[in-house]
Amino acid sequence: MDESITATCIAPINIAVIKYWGKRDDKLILPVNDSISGTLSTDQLCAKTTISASPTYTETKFWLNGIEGDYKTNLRMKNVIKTMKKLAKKKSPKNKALKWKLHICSVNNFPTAAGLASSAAGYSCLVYTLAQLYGIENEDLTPIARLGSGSACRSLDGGFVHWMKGISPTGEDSVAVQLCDENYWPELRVLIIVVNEAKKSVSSTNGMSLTSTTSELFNYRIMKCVPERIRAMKKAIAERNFKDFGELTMKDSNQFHACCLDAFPPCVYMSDVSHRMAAIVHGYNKNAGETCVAYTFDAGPNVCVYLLEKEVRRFVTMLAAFFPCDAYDEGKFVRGIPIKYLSKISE
Ligand code: 2P0
Repeated sequence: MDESITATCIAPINIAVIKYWGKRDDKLILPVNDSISGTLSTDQLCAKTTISASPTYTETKFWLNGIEGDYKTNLRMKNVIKTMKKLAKKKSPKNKALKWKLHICSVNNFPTAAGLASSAAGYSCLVYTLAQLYGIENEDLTPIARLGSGSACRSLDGGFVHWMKGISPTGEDSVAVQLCDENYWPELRVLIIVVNEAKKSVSSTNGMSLTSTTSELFNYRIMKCVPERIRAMKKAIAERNFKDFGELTMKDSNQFHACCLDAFPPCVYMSDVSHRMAAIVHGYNKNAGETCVAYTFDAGPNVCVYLLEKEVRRFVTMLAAFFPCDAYDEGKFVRGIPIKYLSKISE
C-alpha cells in the first residue's frame, strides 16, 4: 500500500511600500526595521509548490522551476523544514510522516531572482504547504517563513501586512500581522512593469549586508526615518488616503535605493529605464495636479506601480506613448509596452 502523502499550494508575491533592508541577525533573519507591504493576487504572480512525503524516499530533494537544487547545502530550506517538523511534532507526536523524507517541487510563473520577490512567494508557499502536509492549523507561521527569506513572512496574508522587527534576540516577536484584508481598499491596483528579466547581480542578502555595514545614510534611515514612516503609512492605509500612501511609497523607495548607492562599493539595482519610469510617474502626477500614481522599486530594475483602478487606463495609455516600440535596457530589447502583469491586491 502506498502510504505517501502530498500537498500543493500557491502563494503570492508582496510589494513593500516601506522597505525591509538590513538584518540585526543573519541566521534568524531578524530585520533592523519594520516594513509594510501589499500582497498581490495569486491569479497573476505566484509560486506553486507540491510536497510529497513517502517512506520510500531515501533523501529529501527539491526542484525549482524544473531544475534540481542542492538540498544538502541549502541551510535556509533545511532550517525551515526542521522548524516546521518540530512544530508538527509538538502538535501530533505520533505523526509517522514526520520521519519520512520529502520531495519538493516549486515553480514561479514570473522571473525568478529579478527583484520580483520570488523568494517571498517561494518560502511562504513552502511553509504553508508543509503546514497542510502535516495538518498544522491555527499557528502563526510568519516567524518560520521569515527563516527562509525575511520578506516571505509578509506573503502569508492578503491585503496590507506589517512585519514588526521585534526586540527579542531570539526573534519570537519578529512577526507579520495583517493591517487590513484584500477587500479593504478594493480600488487599489498594482502594475508590474518588467523592464529586465535577468537575475540581479547583487543578491538582496549580500546587498543589505553591504549597505548596513558601509552606508552612513543607512543609519540615518533606520534611526530617523523609518519609524515615523511606518506610523504615517499605517495612517494613510487606514484612511485610504492615496496621496499620502503614494508619496510615502515613492519616498521610501528612493531612500532605500539612495542607501544602496551609498554602500561601498555601491549596489546599483535601478537602470536607466527605471529612472525614466520614475520621471514619467512624476510628470504624470504633475499633469494630473495630484499624486494618483506611485512607483516603487525593489532590488532590481523592474517597476511596481500602485494606483487606483480609475487611473489604470489613462496611465497605461500614457505609458504607451513613451514606450511605443522597443525600449533598450542593459543590452536587451524589451518589445512593446513592457507591462506584463496587472494585479488586484488580494489573498
Ligand atoms: C522588501 N526587499 O521589503 C525589500 C525591498 C528587496 C527590496 O525584502 O535576505 O529576499 O532573504 O531576508 O527577503 C528582499 O529581501 O532577503 C526584500 P533575505 P529578501 O521587500
